[in-house]
Amino acid sequence: MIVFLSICFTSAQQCDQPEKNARFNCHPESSPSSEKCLARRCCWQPMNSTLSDENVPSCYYPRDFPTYRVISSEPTSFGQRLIIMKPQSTYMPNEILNLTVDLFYETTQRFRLRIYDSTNKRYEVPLQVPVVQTKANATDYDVSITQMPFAILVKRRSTGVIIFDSSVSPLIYADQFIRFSSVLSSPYLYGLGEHRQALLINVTNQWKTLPFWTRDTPPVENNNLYGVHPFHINVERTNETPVNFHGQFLLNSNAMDIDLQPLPAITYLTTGGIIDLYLFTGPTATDVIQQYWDVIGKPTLPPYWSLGFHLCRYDYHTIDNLRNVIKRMSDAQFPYDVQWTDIDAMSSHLDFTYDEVLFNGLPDLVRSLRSEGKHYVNIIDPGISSTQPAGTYPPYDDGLRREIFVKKFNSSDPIIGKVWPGTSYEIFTLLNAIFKSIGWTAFPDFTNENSVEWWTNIAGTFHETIPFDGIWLDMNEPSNFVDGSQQGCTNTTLDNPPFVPHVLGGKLSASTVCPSAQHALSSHYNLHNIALKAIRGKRPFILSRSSFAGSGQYTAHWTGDNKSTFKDMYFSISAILSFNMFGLTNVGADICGFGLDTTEELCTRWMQLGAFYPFMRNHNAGKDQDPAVFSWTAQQIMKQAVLMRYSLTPFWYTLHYQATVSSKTLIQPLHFEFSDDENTLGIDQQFLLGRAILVSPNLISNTTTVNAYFPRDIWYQYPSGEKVEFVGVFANLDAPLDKINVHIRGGFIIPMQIPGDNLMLSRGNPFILIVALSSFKNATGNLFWDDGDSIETKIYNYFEFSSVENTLTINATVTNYRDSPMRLELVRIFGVNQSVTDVIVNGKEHIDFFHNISDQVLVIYALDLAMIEQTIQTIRWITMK
Ligand SMILES: *[C@@H]1O[C@H](CO)[C@@H](O)[C@H](O)[C@H]1NC(C)=O
Ligand SMILES: *[C@@H]1O[C@H](CO)[C@@H](O)[C@H](O)[C@H]1NC(C)=O
Ligand SMILES: *[C@@H]1O[C@H](CO)[C@@H](O)[C@H](O)[C@H]1NC(C)=O
Ligand SMILES: *[C@@H]1O[C@H](CO)[C@@H](O)[C@H](O)[C@H]1NC(C)=O
Ligand SMILES: *[C@@H]1O[C@H](CO)[C@@H](O)[C@H](O)[C@H]1NC(C)=O
Ligand SMILES: *[C@@H]1O[C@H](CO)[C@@H](O)[C@H](O)[C@H]1NC(C)=O
Ligand SMILES: *[C@@H]1O[C@H](CO)[C@@H](O)[C@H](O)[C@H]1NC(C)=O
Ligand SMILES: *[C@@H]1O[C@H](CO)[C@@H](O)[C@H](O)[C@H]1NC(C)=O
Ligand SMILES: *[C@@H]1O[C@H](CO)[C@@H](O)[C@H](O)[C@H]1NC(C)=O
Ligand SMILES: CC(=O)N[C@H]1CO[C@H](CO)[C@@H](O)[C@@H]1O
Repeated sequence: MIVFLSICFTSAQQCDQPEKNARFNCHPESSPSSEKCLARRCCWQPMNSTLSDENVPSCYYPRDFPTYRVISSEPTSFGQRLIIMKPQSTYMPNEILNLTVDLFYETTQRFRLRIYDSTNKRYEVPLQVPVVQTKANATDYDVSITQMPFAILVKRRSTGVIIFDSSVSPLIYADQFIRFSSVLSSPYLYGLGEHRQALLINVTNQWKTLPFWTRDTPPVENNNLYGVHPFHINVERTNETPVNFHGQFLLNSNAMDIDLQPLPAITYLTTGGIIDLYLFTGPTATDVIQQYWDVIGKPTLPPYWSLGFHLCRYDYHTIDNLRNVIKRMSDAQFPYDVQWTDIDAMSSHLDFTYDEVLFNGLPDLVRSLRSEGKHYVNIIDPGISSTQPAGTYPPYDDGLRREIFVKKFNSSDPIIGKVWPGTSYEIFTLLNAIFKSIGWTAFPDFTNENSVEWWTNIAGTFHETIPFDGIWLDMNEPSNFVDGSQQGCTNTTLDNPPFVPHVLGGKLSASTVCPSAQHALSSHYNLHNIALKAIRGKRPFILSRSSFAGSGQYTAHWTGDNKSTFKDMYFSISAILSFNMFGLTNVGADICGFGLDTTEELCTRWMQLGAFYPFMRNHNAGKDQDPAVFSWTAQQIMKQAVLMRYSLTPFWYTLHYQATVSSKTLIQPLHFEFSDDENTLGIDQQFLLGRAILVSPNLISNTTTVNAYFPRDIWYQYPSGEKVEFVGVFANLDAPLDKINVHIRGGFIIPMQIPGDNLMLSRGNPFILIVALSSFKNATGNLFWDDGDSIETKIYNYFEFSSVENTLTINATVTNYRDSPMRLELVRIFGVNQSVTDVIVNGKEHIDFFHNISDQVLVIYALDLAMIEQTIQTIRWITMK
């Protein structure tokens, strides 16, 4: 039997690996065989076929596979520097035998490990990360080194839990292939995007390969998708509480796979760059995220108007249709803020144009929207048409002159691919054959500094024609309708690397440009995953499909071309939760679904859920799905959801501010707030806004209840204020079509505002506070408010609210922004369980209040308090003893 032969070939002892979960795959490429495996001097031992073993590698590293050993070690100002070396190459071409290992003890909670070629400089990601040259004098982690074979072990000092241990498999470091592994502290992870997956990655009995290579493809499980975020949070489960978390980020932009196995362990397999690995010791999940964002940058503060409801559709087709949509939305008195157009409004899909025939009058329409306080966003694809007559299309002519296009390998000519430009909608849909012969495009190279001026010029010129308020960057993976280029790719090792991660299409050029194409900074091979380099401007609104670690500093994100199904709606929750961890906090999915036709039920449910996405846009291709096309009843339900969102925008805006200044996610999983409660580990059908608002959408068709979990705490139903009786259990909540379950957590004060038809019109409306008392009968909250549009956020107002012992204190700590009449009209206090006899506002009796003792809700109305006139204001309620 082959199995026996192979065991004999290598020595039985080296291959002796009783624990199948400890096998590290030595042949991650497809179709391993005994010959190929043994040629690598690895162990070949297929498992007897049972379903549970189907992913256990047959080819795995023997324990004494040749690897590096430490040659020298010296302390440095930042920590420690090792020289490691390996006497002989193994199976990869161009292995690098001499490596330098730098151990940076950057902060108390942040450790950085860099392993690089001792002799030759290699490509590194051009992300600006903190430069730390002095070692932190106290750390939450202990690092130890094994000399031979070289390995690194990192433990949490307080518990001894292992958070990194590379000794489990050999390090291989070749020019186009770097692999290393570490054990995980538990089989429970969050992160590793962009992938369509449940929120919790549970590798108990699971072998998993996740490819990373930005790709334009509808979101399908296990595929590489639009963005690349090699960051995860690992739960450290011990029998003790509190539960700790740590994080890990591989700063590497090359095509890679990340393998997970039930040992539990993680393996990185990347096709280039260097090992630049960060460990963050938390100890809470929130801490880990803050420590991660300290490295990659914090999210940008979006303009206030962009918190509203956005409406878009692929193929409005004519301006009359677009006008009809705007009119029926207005006739339905449906609140919304932003109208978008897709590529069909361009002339022949050319960037920075509009179709002056089919969309004749678009500039005036945009001006009229803006005069009503609405905003307009248009789309830009990165592909710039290269086939327009010379002198007729400045973006190409000017780009060519400035030499800002991505070039062919070993050439000064632009690489030419094919995207939308140059085709008209009719040709695309009706004459696909003709379409295939046109559409050639060049790709601007945003690593070329000249491209900034080029972009600013053409965008500025177009802005004079149509005063757009935001830019939608689609197709920037970059997407290409031909693999590689017009002429295919080269046969260099960049286009044919020795290891290809498990990317969709099986090759790196699939649906994008050739990896060998040249950018100013480096090859596309290295830069593909960061092809997007966004543009800064005046508090910009940019929506980008592609993303890399750090993109949240510039852009919002949506989850791509999903379908109109309940399953897609469910997956949108883990996606927005994960992108919050990745620092792209302003994120949403195409509400009601992008592809396929939606149904009234699905769209109603999705509008309710979408009202709690940070970024709320209804967008699709196919049948109209703007709220106004549905039945009157459905419209009312959707409107109620949007009004709920609009009334909460002061809270949302404050969350955005806190993301920007103090690295807080806008939305988060329950487990991050209730980590000692094991029941919350995998919950991804409910989520929290900030720390205070729990959303439990109904995600199942034709049902009128939702099975929801309430962690042990005080929860009040919103808007009624009724207290939840059952906590620490899953319970069925009433969830008919007209209801989305929203609960407010005791201990929090939520600033709200009376909504209007759009956020510009409602800016001067009165404010409302909801005070949700904790079990200690106290609560806190805050509010950030500025003009919503300036780049600098120096002129603003800031309030701290607190409620203790029956007194709500409003503390106006910053009051620089005076252009807005901020008036507090109404306060609703949840959890007032003693009869209220009097209410005293700023020392004076206030008679306008109502207390419902059975609901335990105290409503104080007709307040009319000028919020910035006095620093401290108080509202006190006297209860019967
Ligand atoms: C497969 O089954 C044979 C016979 O039952 C056994 O001897 C062998 O050890 C098994 N192999 C593995 C990898 O479990
Ligand atoms: C690697 O290091 C060894 C010992 O320091 C040295 O002799 C050798 O020349 C180096 N090899 C390369 C390729 O730099
Ligand atoms: C670390 O060093 C700094 C500067 O010398 C000092 O101010 C600080 O107290 C030290 N911290 C600890 C925990 O020793
Ligand atoms: C993780 O997966 C295992 C095996 O499938 C399962 O028994 C366990 O319940 C899962 N854990 C969670 C928190 O979902
Ligand atoms: C690059 O182009 C030059 C000039 O055409 C040619 O001599 C050279 O062989 C090319 N190099 C590669 C690696 O193709
Ligand atoms: C690339 O193709 C050319 C022509 O087919 C051939 O001569 C050359 O050897 C190939 N180079 C590589 C690296 O495979
Ligand atoms: C929901 O009910 C409607 C009407 O009875 C039916 O047409 C539809 O197929 C049901 N949907 C699902 C997912 O069961
Ligand atoms: C409420 O009071 C308790 C007990 O004093 C305290 O631990 C908690 O931090 C307070 N909560 C708020 C929101 O002020
Ligand atoms: C108001 O806030 C300021 C700044 O945070 C603080 O110093 C002050 O003590 C607060 N006053 C009250 C009454 O809470
Ligand atoms: C229209 C569209 O993009 N549909 C895609 C949605 O995702 C599925 C896989 O889940 C694809 O098969 C569809 O093509």
